[in-house]
Amino acid sequence: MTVKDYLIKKMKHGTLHFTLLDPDKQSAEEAADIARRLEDAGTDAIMIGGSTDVTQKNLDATARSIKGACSLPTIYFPSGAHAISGHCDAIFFMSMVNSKDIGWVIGEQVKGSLITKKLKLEPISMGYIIIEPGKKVGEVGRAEPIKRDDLKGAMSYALACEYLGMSFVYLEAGSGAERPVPPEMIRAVKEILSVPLIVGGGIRTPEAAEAARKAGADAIVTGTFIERCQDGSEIKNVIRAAKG
Ligand code: 1GP
Repeated sequence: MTVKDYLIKKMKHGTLHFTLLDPDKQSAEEAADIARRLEDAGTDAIMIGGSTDVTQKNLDATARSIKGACSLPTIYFPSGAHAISGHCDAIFFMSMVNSKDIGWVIGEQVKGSLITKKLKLEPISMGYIIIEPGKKVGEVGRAEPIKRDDLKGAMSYALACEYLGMSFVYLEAGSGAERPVPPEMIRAVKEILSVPLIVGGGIRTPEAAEAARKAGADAIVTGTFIERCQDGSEIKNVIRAAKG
């Protein structure tokens, strides 16, 4: 079964939790340790990526090490075509649809398509929408972040992604965002969307994870919180709240 089919099948039974690990933030061995612990804690997939400082070397090492340590699907969450690893199971083949820079909308994807094919990576198409504050990824990607109260803006972008044939839509507040994507925005987008909705950025408490799930997120991503949190029971609580 493809990673995409596996995820969609699992989403039919409830919200999933994805762990995001940045290859630049810890050694490959540490990343593998975290992935192993998170698998035990109930996370459903490991996303590998970061906005800056992802190199072919740290990406390959991290992906290989995680793959050897756990049985979860590993999905590359790219920051460009400069590094793409065949050690992941799949790649979010994504377009930052509200970037002002065509390079982030289609340019990097053109550079990376033949490499993805050659590496036999499963591409999972995804519309990536930056919501205020957007943080580093919004800055690097030259996004025009959607305002937190602009529900219509978020709905329009999300539906355009679906109509363009993208398999998933991701509402991204930015890694380390002070406030995550508002639940009312998640709810409004979910109501009009037929493809799965992923939500991330700034989710670090069980309350925030629960609010995103109840608003209709099909998958909730946490990155920073997992990197910083040493307390296994706190991590379990966030995963539990995300999955319900
Ligand atoms: C970033 O949405 C993800 O792309 C995760 O954000 O690091 O704030 O959990 P955090």
